[in-house]
Amino acid sequence: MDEKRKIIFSGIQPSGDLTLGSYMGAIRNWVELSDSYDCYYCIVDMHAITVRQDPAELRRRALSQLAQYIACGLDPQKNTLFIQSHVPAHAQLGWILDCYTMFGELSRMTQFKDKSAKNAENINAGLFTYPSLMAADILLYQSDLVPVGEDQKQHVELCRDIAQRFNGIYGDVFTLPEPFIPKTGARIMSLTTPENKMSKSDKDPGGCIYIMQKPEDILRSFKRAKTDSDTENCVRWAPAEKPGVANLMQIYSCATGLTMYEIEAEFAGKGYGDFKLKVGESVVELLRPIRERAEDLMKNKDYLISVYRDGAERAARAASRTMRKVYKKVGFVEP
Ligand code: AQP
Repeated sequence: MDEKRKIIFSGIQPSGDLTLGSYMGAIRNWVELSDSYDCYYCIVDMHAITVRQDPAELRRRALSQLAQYIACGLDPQKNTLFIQSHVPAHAQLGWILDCYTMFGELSRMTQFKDKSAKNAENINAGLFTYPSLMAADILLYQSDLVPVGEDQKQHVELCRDIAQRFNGIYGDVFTLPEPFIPKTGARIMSLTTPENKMSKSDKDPGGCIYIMQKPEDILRSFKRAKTDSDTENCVRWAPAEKPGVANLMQIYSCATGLTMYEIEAEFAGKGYGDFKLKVGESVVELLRPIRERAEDLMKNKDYLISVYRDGAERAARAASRTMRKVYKKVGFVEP
């Protein structure tokens, strides 16, 4: 008998243009997993409005993000690709789970602390309850696995705690998900401030590489990437001592498949100029076909609309099975 395929959910906020970090930490792994799992990959626009967005830009980025998902290799036939705000069950379950999430738990989330420091003028309730909406995203589809970068691990752990609490009261309603973190690329750092994560909404454009960026701009950013003052034997794997170099080595390893040892050997006796140029070129070649395909897809809006409508329909069907159970368990009258 055929065993039921395990389920994956993951999403990215259209809070900025997708970066090399989004690709190496998330999308690249989604593509690998899509052969063996039943995958739901979402554009989480409801999460994005926890920080103030320009409406026209948000709309543009959501559509462009869908084109980039497909261009990165996510086949819309094999995967359910959709936009979060098109499936109202996310908001419905999000509210219900708010009532099963503790104030103290949310207060401990490092992303909340980081983002409220960055957006001191707009520390809204949505920013605070972000993890219970994310728990709803995951639990709606009875997901087994959530591929995320390291920074999101704490949220997936909280999601498990919420699910366990709910199941403890009502019986087995939700599957307990596991975070799935890639071995390389789990945390790509800013090129200018390597102690910070490369983030879509970073105000310093030189620190980020974007999937849709032109080759000459990518090369320029790598040329200016922060390293250190070592002159001899400078390309070596020492993350604590040489964070900028370690980040570039990570990126090069992800782009070429080489190990750190092989990278050290390749650049033995060479300076940072050669190294940064080679890393930049490897990224240009990695991203070139993706950018070209995404540019083509963006010319065909009707196709993109058909993909997200079909995705939303499939997602809503799966979500409604979970919602029926949840309504019954918490005591809502059947609609
Ligand atoms: N620099 C990164 N390295 C590795 N993985 C990363 N991810 C994001 N940046 C890196 C992973 O991509 C997924 C989507 O993240 P998200 O958009 O939902 O939220 P985020 O982690 O807050 O991403 P950003 O780019 O930092 O967005 P903003 O600037 O809006 O806060 C997640 O799996 C994340 O781990």
